[in-house]
Amino acid sequence: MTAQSVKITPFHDQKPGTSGLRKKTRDFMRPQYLEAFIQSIFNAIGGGHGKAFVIGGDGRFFNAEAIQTIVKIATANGATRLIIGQNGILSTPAASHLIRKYGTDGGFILSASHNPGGIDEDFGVKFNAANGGPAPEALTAKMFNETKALGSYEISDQPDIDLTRIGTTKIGAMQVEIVDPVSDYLALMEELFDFNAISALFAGGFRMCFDAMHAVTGPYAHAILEDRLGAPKGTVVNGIPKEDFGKGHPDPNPIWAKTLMDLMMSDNAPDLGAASDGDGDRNMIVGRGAYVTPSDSLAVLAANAHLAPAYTKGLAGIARSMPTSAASDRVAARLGIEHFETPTGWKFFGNLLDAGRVTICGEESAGTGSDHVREKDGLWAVLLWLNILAKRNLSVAQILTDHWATYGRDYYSRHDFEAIETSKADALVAELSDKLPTLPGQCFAGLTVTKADEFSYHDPVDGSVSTHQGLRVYFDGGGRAVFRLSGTGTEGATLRIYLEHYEPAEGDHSQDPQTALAPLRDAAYTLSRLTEHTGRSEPDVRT
Ligand code: G16
Repeated sequence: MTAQSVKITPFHDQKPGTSGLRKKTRDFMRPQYLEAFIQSIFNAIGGGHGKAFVIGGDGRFFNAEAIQTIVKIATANGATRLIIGQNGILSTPAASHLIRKYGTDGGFILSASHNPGGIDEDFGVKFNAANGGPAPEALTAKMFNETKALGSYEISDQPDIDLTRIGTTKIGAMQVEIVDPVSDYLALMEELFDFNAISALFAGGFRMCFDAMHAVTGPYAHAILEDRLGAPKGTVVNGIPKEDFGKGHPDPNPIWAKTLMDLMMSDNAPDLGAASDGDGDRNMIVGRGAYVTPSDSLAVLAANAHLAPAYTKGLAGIARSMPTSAASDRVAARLGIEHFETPTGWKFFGNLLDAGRVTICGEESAGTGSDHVREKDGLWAVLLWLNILAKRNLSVAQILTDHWATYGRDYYSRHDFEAIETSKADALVAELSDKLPTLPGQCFAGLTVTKADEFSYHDPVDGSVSTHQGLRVYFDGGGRAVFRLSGTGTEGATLRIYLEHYEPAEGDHSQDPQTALAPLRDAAYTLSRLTEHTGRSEPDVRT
């Protein structure tokens, strides 16, 4: 086995987005493209000499090939230990846990998350740091600089490793451990939750449908929900990971998990419906006839977390991304704990979690998690819901109604306009950004703007500042519209418009969210000149 240095012309399009580098799979399959990005990561972290890494992915097309390449580059860069999920499989939260549990120097996670998989779909690479969390902005900026100046990469000529067999082997001086992707994660969940109470719930006839969307959480959900907690076989559907996710879009929201939504709105609905995404960090929760928005789910989980063993002592604080509704702020206020508003991207929660300032975090994009790992965690959210349902003996709908009666309801919806020509989306954002100072006092579709600004984040732990994190427009009557461009798409630009309207505890909580938000939608579309810029007037996705 020898290592060689391969000369390379740098690529100039390897800028990590909201969550790692995401591209079309064929881009990653181009000669030297993956190699260049991986070498740039090694350069950005000061080399691989003597270091240990976790490697795994969501099983999408090109997962196994990418892992073999990373192993060869890691060998040539002097890594001494690799921990790899069997068959290349690790959910993102499970990878985060392994990094923390085994004290590695970081991990490579192969996933484009909720984006479809396949040779003509998407692929991605994320690097998580030694705390188990996504590389912070300073590190991703360093990686990008490395990609632009890269002259060569190091690679070993060893044969491919056998990803199927659990056990430890050696490649030269490097130890390679192939591990069961589920067992360490299951043990962690057993520490956090009251598994006896959840088992008793299932034994008492509680019915659930968990849609793994042909993605990575299938093996985890089968092992935890059915084998360990005793949910009947068949509780987990679409539970075998497929490299093209069954040609579906593994994004757990009412549009892409429509079959589950239809079931939950039917007469035959089970007590709980849940789904997770490509790499297992997102979740959707839906009760019988009651969809729970991710923002509400965060608030309900925070308000009831004390019912689970891990959180009986209470929460240090709660953090949410800026576009997420203020529902969790109200819970924090009542609990008398800190709450934080961060930019979109789980990486921004890392410092707050590491500093012990927050225990629970969440985002409108179907992500919730806690300080048990440094990623959002789909199955964790499902298990915390189950733990709460087991303890409160109420239905999901009753828990929601009760929550709103206590805190009021934040009607919420995100409208996505996908694959817009990038120049048109940029023009909309630039124009809106320029006119922000002139908006207060102006009326659009009957609503008057009270305040408008661009969100910047000052990290209270390390003092770093992140600018250009979304445009916010507040209206008379308490409504808010946020505009930002997605950092995870791979085709053109995706414009996200986030709408939120607060109805106090004594108000009407029974409206359909799209109806309740219609005036705000009209004002947001009008003031941004959405149709003039993009030709669109109907979103592709409403969450
Ligand atoms: C990623 C990030 C999340 C973010 C989401 C959407 O999730 O980890 O923090 O909220 O993308 O980001 P954007 O609005 O920029 O598309 P995931 O599940 O894709 O890794």
